[in-house]
Amino acid sequence: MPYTVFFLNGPNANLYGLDTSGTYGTESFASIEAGCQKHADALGLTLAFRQSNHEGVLVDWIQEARLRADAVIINAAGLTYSSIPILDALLAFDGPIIEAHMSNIWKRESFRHHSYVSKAATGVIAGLGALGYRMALTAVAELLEGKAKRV
Ligand code: DHK
Repeated sequence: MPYTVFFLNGPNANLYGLDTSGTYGTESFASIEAGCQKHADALGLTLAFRQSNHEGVLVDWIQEARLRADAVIINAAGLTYSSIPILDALLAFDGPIIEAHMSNIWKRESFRHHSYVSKAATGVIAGLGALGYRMALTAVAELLEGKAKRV
């Protein structure tokens, strides 16, 4: 039976490739999703790739993951640094959780240096853009197969 992975994206992720700052590269969110879907297919993972600008919707999806998903990959975007509800929902999830960020949050403003999501995450990938998203899928595939141990 293939493993199911929820890949949840937070506020403004839908604007990747469209904002002029260049922080998140030039690839569109739809193209990033397509690359993740292709990689998930190659790994034999069933992928649910979702995006919302709303905290409560993300909490609902994490709660849904408790029933339907084997692993969660999450880029909570700006909610990373403020959302205790998202942290609490993640703490109730039993399985690998990868926190992913397109940008290297440690090179950026200090308000991006404290992540609530990290308190629940198995591992964190940041600064590698869409490559990091595909790496997160590889990580959960290996964690679910027991090839890599959680530390
Ligand atoms: C995305 C955002 O939207 C920001 O609010 C975060 C994260 C960083 C990213 O790098 O993917 O600070």
